[in-house]
Amino acid sequence: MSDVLTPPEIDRTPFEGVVVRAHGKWFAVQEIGGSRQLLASPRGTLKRVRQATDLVAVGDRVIVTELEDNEARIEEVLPRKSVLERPARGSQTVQQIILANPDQALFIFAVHNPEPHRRMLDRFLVLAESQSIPAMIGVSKIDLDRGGDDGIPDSRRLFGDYERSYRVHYFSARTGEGVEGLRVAMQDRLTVVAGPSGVGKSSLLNAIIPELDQQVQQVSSATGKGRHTTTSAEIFRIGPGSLIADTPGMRALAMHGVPPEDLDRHYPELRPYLGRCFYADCRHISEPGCPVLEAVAEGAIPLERYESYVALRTGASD
Ligand SMILES: Nc1nc2c(ncn2[C@@H]2O[C@H](COP(=O)(O)OP(=O)(O)OP(=O)(O)O)[C@@H](O)[C@H]2O)c(=O)[nH]1
Ligand SMILES: [Mg+2]
Ligand SMILES: [Zn+2]
Repeated sequence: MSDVLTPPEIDRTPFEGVVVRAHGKWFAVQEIGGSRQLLASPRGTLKRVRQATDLVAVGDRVIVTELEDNEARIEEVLPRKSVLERPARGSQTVQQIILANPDQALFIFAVHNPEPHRRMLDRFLVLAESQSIPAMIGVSKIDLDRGGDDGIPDSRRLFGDYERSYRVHYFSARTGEGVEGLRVAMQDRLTVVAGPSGVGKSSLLNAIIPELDQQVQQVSSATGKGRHTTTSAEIFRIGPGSLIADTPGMRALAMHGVPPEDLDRHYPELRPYLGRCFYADCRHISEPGCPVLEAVAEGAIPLERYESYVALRTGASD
């Protein structure tokens, strides 16, 4: 007889989920292979164990137990296989995790408005390479590309060099051109979308997930701001097993932990020439008997990319 008063039975079997959003000390956890999305907080002992690093980050795989009222407890954070991080505000040493466990990264720069900063892209790529996160490049706002007098589109002039080593997707969230190709490239993976502010990362997500458009609109009218600017990483589902993480616009990713002598390996264009230099510790800057320098002279390595390597290697990067 008490049926009416008894809440539906909660399945208290711990299950695996992915942290899709952070709200202060609370984390939205999406069930893997299921439909539950619960607000979870870490159990007390977990807090003590992991004090040294970010306790829980968006993208973390976690084991949770469901409690009352759509809440849950995070029992365990599974080991991170990769992280994308940046220096925390006002600190050179403390890193802030942007996203845990990305399967791949999509670095977006606009062809115009804002004008692209290729050295920044190069730093993003080095970071992804150093963490073995496969990287793709998205060139956005190609509807603004009027091309030069020579008829070559600005997007190709600016980013053509990267096509040798990376998948470069040229697209416009406004016209929809190139968006389908990106959607396909993001299937069955967790893709972290990163890049400077205003390049159209959220607009791309809206173009891929039309239902999202409304969500973003609601957020922006609720805060009274004209434009929604992303303030923390958030994961969206674009299909079974296909997840995209939108991230706030950023100027820098953490370059700590990338020793200068490893930089050459993180430029795919240089890799075929490594290991055959006259000096074992060759920096490929002015040393004799250096196949990298020969390749640069022959035009086999794009000059811009080589100069970017030298700037990072010598600490002269802006
Ligand atoms: N012309 C043109 N404008 C675009 C396109 N995509 C986005 N925009 C505009 O660019 C501005 C920034 O877009 P957002 O999607 O908010 O950029 P974001 O990269 O998410 O910016 P943050 O959240 O601040 O990092 C908005 O005014 C968009 O309308 C595009 O394909 N073409
Ligand atoms: Mg955004
Ligand atoms: Zn060399």
